[in-house]
Amino acid sequence: MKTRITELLQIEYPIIEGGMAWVAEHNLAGAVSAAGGLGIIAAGSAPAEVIRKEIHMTRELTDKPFGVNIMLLSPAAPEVAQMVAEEKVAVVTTGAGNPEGYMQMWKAAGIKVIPVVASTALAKRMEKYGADAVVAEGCESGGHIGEMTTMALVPQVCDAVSIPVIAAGGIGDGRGLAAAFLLGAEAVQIGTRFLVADECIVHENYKERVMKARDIDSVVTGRSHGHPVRSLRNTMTREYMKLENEGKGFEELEKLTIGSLRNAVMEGDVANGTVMAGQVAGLITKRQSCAEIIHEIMAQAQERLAGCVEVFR
Ligand code: TUI
Repeated sequence: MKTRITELLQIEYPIIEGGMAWVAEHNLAGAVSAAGGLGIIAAGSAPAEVIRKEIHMTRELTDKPFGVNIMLLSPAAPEVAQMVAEEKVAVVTTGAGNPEGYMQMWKAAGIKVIPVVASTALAKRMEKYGADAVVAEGCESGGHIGEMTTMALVPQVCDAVSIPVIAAGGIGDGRGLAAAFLLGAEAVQIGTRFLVADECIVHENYKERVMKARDIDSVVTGRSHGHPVRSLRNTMTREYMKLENEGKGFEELEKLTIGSLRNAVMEGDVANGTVMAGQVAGLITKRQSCAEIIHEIMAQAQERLAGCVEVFR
């Protein structure tokens, strides 16, 4: 299968791993890339030297291209941005901010730059500053989100820019991939489905919580202070929402979430930790390898798209 994204990134399938902080490390990134997608190492809030080691360990696992996601709210973002240029990683994706200050340095290092955007305004700006593609991420995603849904955002971003668009948010199977292509996307970014992959290092409790989730089990906290985050409902989100409804300020709310993603991912504290996951968690019921996930998504998309051709003949 060929799209401008598979050509640009030199990958077999138009599937890119989401840049999930604490989760998207070398084992998962290496497995996604080895299976023909684009694996991603998420820098999250880690220092540059930790991520440099992750890059080296991923290179041990696969010769295929992979990328690094830089979370721009992190205090370490400037040093990580510099380090990925030194390491000449194939691809950089960014999240939770505007990366234009780094674009020239990354382009000079020959890196393919793919910012995640949640609006057409930022997509246009990124194109102007030399982005190779954008990820248009709807608010069905887990973690830090924007306002627009994937269904409404993707076609508007496709109309706003000439560079290829990757759809993200609410895509967990081949039906989602087929739908994204009909909206004009040329690849998809998938996070939540890879949480339960065999090669994913998240704690068993986290995987079980995702597989147990129903459609309405994800909630958004933090809207009141402008940093909305989607995660699975638990003791922490209930307490957070109670305090948010009482009008508590950012500092007080933040106390509930310091270290909470790490506690959920690494220690398996799915009651008091932050169990970031997208709205597709309700679709996810089984453990598979990354290769099985990717092959199943591709086969299902092909089947659905062939069905569409029949219906519209
Ligand atoms: O970045 C993400 N998802 C994330 S980052 C993250 S780590 C974190 N943990 C706790 C609190 C906050 C962050 C967990 N999940 N997705 C990409 C994304 N970027 N979604 C939305 C945006 C975005 C939003 C506004 C990008 C740019 C933007 O505006 C920038 C500007 O200057 O216009």
